[in-house]
Order: sequence, then C-alpha cells, then structure tokens
Amino acid sequence: MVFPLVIEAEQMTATVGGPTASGWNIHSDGCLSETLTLCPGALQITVVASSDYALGEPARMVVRLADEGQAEFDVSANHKEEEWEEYTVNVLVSELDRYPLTVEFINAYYAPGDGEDRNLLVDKVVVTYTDQ
Ligand SMILES: [Ca+2]
Ligand SMILES: [Ca+2]
Repeated sequence: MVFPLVIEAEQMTATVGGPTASGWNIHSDGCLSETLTLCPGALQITVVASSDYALGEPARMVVRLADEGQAEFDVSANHKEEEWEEYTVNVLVSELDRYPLTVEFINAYYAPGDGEDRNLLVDKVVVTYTDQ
C-alpha cells in the first residue's frame, strides 16, 4: 500500500447493495468496510459519495475508523443530478495496528408505491497522512 491510498468502494466488503457505474450503491441500511494496517500519524479520510433522496432528505452517512474517530454527514450531493462530493474526517492514529474503516448508511427509506427510495452511493475512499 502506498499513501495516499485510494480504496474503490466496489472493492470493499459490503453488507448490502450492488455495484453502480462508478462505485457501490448501499441501498439499505448497512456498511462498507476495509481493514487497514496503519502507522501512527494524523490521517485524513475522504469519502466521495452521492445520495438518492427520499421525502426530500438525503442519505445520512457515518464514516468511522475504529475508536480513533468518526463523523456523520448529510450527503447533499444529488445522484439524480450526477453530483458527487467529498466528505472528510480527520483522525489521529496513536499506535501501529490494524483498524477497521467503515462507511455506514443509517437512514434508508423505501416506499416504491410513492416512488421514494433513499440510497447512499459511494465511489471511493481516499486515505492520506496529513503530517508526512
Ligand atoms: Ca433504498
Ligand atoms: Ca469507484
């Protein structure tokens, strides 16, 4: 692995969903995960994501690196408009270890009769050391 590390969403372990043209569609509550072996340092984790809105609300995404740090986002980028945006969390790793990285979708909504289907789409995750 060489940093910055680019992890394609479609290569991550998924609990639910399916591939899309540029990544993975987490179509129900669930997550993508990848285990990283990390040296100590300050890290920036950037997720490139988009939402299928439902009831006017975008997908809510939680990005987490083990117990080292997490952040929650409303993914306002609208997939129907082909918008993709970067969502970034900064974490500090204090010791060499293996850490699970997860991208979780927590507010799925599906009412096909009303044409409402909220999804979280993820293109990739980029992990960079910011202090090197
Ligand atoms: Ca859905
Ligand atoms: Ca991708």
